[in-house]
Amino acid sequence: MRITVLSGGVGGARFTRGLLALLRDRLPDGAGGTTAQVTVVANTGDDMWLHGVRVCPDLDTLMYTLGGAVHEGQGWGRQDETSRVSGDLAAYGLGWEWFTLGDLDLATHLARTQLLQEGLTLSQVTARLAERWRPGVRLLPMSDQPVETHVELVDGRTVHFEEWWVRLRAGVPARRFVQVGLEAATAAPGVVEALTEADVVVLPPSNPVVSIGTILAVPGVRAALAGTAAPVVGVSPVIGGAPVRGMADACLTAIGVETTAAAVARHYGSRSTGGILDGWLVDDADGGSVPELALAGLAAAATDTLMTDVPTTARIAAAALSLVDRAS
Ligand code: FO1
Repeated sequence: MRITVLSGGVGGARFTRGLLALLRDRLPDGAGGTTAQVTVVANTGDDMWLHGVRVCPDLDTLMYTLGGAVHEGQGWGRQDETSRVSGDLAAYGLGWEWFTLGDLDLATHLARTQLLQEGLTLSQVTARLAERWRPGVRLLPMSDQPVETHVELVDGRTVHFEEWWVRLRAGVPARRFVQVGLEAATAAPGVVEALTEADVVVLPPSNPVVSIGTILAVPGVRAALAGTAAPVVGVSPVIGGAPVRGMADACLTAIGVETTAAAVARHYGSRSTGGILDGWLVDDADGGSVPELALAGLAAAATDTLMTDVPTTARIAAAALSLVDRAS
């Protein structure tokens, strides 16, 4: 059973953790794991150079969450983290004082930077770092070429996504998002095959604009999704007209999409009308949208989609997969 997940950071990582729990239960390998093969294609649009090291927020959030080392309350960064180095760097007035690189997290960035400088690709570096954390999935960056999401603000400024997200808290409206480097980027090795050869493709409740949207913008990805024999099922990141966490509403507004579960599904589009979705799981709060989603050609259902803990998330993953009759 081959499952491919397109993921951003916190929401996608938490969903994938629940999906793996479900698969270990449904398709056990007899040694506590699963016979299912899960590939996660991660957004790298949030990546940046900071203090001379390469920071990959979504790859690291996935690696730490699935490797059991994530700071659970934050959803990103390491458990038992300290920020002595970051604090001392601030004393030099360097870097982004509003963006804390933890001391343990810095080891990841130093390791990644060293391996990149030794000539490894981002995919090879990611596989090498994952040998330590054993995430239980094949973790692929969407591209080995750098792609950075920059945000054009309504006041004329253009800032890196992380500055808009963390320093401005998306408080200044975005006019549009620009993926710098996208035209020179290609899908990382294995990404297209992971989509065309999957038994099912899942879009977790990640940010549909700057996380999943960025992955879809990588040349070759959308075509692979449109052409795959695998059903594509998504979980709405919006519950009752508001994003579950983060500020996906600010992103959706910027691209003229209403912040509702149905609007996000329409934004992705059903495959029967040239889009990428076959199924869409919404929260009970948005159960009223199920009929219109069905009319739009989607297998749709409503359930409690709040990922409060791993067993709950496993149940949500089961509900999503059952929409397209997989692993059910
Ligand atoms: N998010 C914050 O709100 N504040 C931070 O200081 C911060 C630091 C940080 C460092 C490394 C890293 O991998 C992620 C970090 N994040 C921080 C989270 C990050 O903004 C988000 O995880 C993603 O970019 C959004 O998916």
